[in-house]
Amino acid sequence: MAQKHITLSRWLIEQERSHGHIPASLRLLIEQVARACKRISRTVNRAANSGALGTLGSENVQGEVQKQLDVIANEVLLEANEWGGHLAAMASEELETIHTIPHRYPRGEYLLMFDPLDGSSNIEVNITIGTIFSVLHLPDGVGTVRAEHFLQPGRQQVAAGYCTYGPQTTLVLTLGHGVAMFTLDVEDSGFVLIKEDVTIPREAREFAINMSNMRHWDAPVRRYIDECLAGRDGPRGKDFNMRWVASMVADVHRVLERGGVFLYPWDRREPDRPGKLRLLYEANPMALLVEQAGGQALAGAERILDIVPTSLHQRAAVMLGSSDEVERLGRYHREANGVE
Ligand code: AHM
Ligand code: MG
Repeated sequence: MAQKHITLSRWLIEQERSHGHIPASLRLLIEQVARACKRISRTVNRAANSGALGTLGSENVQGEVQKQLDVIANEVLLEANEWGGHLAAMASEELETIHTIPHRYPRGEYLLMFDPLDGSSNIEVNITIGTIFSVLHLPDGVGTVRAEHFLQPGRQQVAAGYCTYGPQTTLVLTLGHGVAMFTLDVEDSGFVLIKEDVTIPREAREFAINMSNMRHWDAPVRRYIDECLAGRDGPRGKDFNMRWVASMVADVHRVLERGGVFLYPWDRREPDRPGKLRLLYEANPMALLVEQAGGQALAGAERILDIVPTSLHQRAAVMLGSSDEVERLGRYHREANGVE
């Protein structure tokens, strides 16, 4: 637990100056993302009063109905991050193609990806939603930035995080050296460190999955959940609790705070799709955070961070959280594949 009042800016400067964890350009980029999150937080907070709730009648590239706040959050992130000189391009859940930095601004060495407002189905019902982001290096020697330059495995992320807009606005961040949490102090409108070296307990007795899809699941997921549901009398010998917020940011935040597993697996509804969640700006940043907090993140038998992406908006199966539980899920998948 943090003892002193340490702002995000001060913490980032210490990461740069004393620990050598990041260059100044990455620090400034993260500050810019945080500033955008602050603006989104205010907009979300005022949405019922300002008439910003509801849909727009448009669809994004994934064929999902866009909410007004999805579009506003996307614009805030684009606008806040294009002039700083730290980025070469951005990619978003709400944009079909990449957004390159306009020529009037200097071009930087990083690529930023985001889901501007995760958990859109919860916007109107006043339940926690959030922004998820991921930062990659632009590969050396690139002239014109193209979508293919974003197609790097998640283990190459140089920073990742999310910001929840819920009872508190909390920014959770990794620069590849552990996970830190900052909560927005609305009195002085700055992010303040609340926790460093976040650690997910190895063992857990809480799972998060949309149970209404149970009939569509594959055998290993069914086996795992059946065993949890059997409780104390079943093979696990203990009772499990269940939670499902339907905002990945909120469900993953709970996992980081007190352990457990979060699953959005492949299922038979759309067999050609690896899962529902997007690899580059949902699964990868969350997987890096979870691994940095001592947990694990798999897409079936495979580590999420090792997946080599083939397209900007590709999907992935997601199983992440407490190490012992995710390990077990991985084993069930390998056994079903005849590997063990
Ligand atoms: P979104 O990015 O369009 O909001 O969709 C992603 C969300 C996740 O936050 C959440 O875990 C999942 O979709 C919930 O899906 P479902 O409604 O199928 O349970
Ligand atoms: Mg999302």
